[in-house]
Amino acid sequence: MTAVSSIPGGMAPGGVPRPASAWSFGGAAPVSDGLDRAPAVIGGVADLEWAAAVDAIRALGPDDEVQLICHVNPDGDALGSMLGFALGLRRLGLTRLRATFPGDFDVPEPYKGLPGSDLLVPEHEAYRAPALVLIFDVAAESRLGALVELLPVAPVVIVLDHHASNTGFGGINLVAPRAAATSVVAEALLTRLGVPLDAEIAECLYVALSTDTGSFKFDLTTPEVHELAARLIATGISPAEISRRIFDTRPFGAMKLSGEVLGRARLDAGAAGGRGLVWTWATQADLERHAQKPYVLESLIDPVRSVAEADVAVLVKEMKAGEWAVSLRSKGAVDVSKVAVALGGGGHRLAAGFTGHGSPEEVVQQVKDLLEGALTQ
Ligand SMILES: [Mn+2]
Repeated sequence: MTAVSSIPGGMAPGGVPRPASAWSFGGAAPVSDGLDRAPAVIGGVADLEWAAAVDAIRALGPDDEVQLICHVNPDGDALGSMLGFALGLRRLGLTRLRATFPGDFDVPEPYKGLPGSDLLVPEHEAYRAPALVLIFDVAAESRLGALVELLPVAPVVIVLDHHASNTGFGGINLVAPRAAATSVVAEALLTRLGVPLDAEIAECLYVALSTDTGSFKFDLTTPEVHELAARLIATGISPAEISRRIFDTRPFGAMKLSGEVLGRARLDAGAAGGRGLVWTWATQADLERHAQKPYVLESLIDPVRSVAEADVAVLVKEMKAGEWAVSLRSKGAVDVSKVAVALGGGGHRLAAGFTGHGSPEEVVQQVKDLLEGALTQ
């Protein structure tokens, strides 16, 4: 068994803080999970970057302020990897932890009960001058909103991410483009920090892993992904209960809304060089009519991309008048991240997004034009 409990420092018995000079690591001594976890080998991250991240976190005192941030309109991977890692830091004895994301402080319903949610604060309550900023699932500074102002202020900024389009905007960049989720990177760093998995951390990381892999269906669902899932499930969490809550529960209004949005889908079998494109759109008025919040639209790309006659699926969601969040998916024939990057967004080869302007038809025409260009070059 790993001698995790021998890590020195932290709180003395009775909760009396040890002198700062003696504090090196570890709160109440973590209990080993019984798994001798060797740090996962994750492509794309240099040993020096891992070492720099571990050193930066170990150098913190228990009272140092740590600000965790994930991307605007957070999804399961953003929130799950951020909160799971935050709980790991708490296990290490760090007491000043806040987690946030830019924009409205509106956590999607399926993620509201995640362990560590007590650490979530609205962006205006973020620490002003934290000793460390940790950023999760963010490919570019543009996804940080006003929180980008913390970057020059913090002495250390560590980015954990898996987007191939990541711009390397952190001081320390743990960016693994072949990782299925940011939670894979988060777990690897927790392992290097000697933090054992427990059920709370595992629930967060499992939600992150299962959402970003589409319930272990997508391209990057490797043996390592299933091995990580096994380690998480071994803590006692219930995949069935979590999946029911995250994937298989929605309000009646959301179901009616999805019926309308799917009912207006259009298929252009000749688009993308004959590979086909299917698309649909949802407006703010649609949401209001069914009293739903924008997050209910996130999963609607899945039925759209199931269409057999199209390699490319596009979901155009109105954010505000004339501004659209555009989700792109490919079955494999087309690299949609190139289209997204060309239009100011980012993402992965088979799943990407950008912010569009104009009418839905105009936004989709831009996508079609770029696809033709890419395919005829
Ligand atoms: Mn992700």
